Amino acid sequence: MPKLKLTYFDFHGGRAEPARLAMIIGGIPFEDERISFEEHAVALKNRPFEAVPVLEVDGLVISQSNTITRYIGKLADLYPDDILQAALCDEVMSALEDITHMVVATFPMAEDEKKAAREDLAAGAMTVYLKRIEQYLKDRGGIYFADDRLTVADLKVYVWIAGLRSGELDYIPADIVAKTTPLLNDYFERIHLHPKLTEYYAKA
Ligand SMILES: N[C@@H](CCC(=O)N[C@@H](CS)C(=O)NCC(=O)O)C(=O)O
Repeated sequence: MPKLKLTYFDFHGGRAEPARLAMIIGGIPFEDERISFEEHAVALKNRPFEAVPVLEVDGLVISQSNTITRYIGKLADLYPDDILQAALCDEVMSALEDITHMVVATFPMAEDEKKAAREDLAAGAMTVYLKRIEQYLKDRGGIYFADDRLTVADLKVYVWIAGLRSGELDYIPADIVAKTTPLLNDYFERIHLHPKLTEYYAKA
């Protein structure tokens, strides 16, 4: 097993959490480097694309959260071998990266602008993405998104829904998932009961 060090901000969620969870579930040892926003500002010029997360693999730095998550998914046996199932897994992960990018773009906005942008998102793109993701879940048997088993696509959806339900995104209602896509909400609650996730969040 290579020596792994994952660097990201110190909170549950965001772009590194699916990879963290994959390592926890897969029992893969890693250094979980949590940085402050101040440390990020100092170090960012030395990072590929001036962003986190980054994963060091035996000292080699890899960026891009979905790439990192897929790589860890392969190490942890949480990524399909079958190329079509892998495409279904990737499709969900890419879609969530798109909607994440739209939300993150609102962070630096002034309050009025942020309120308008997030209300538009909630009524528009967020609803479209939630419904499509829920439809994929139904189309693929209602339990998992690919390969008829837990994959990193499930972990990415789980982290996304946890963020939406947390109520921490002002102007995006915390009950948007429950109201718009109840099956996806039930799915979240089922994944949340995974014993490794329960154990991890009880400790962390
Ligand atoms: N496409 C990249 C985006 C990475 C990204 O934008 N990360 C944010 C934090 S979630 C960041 O470091 N932004 C630069 C900054 O905050 O200075 C990925 O998926 O990893």
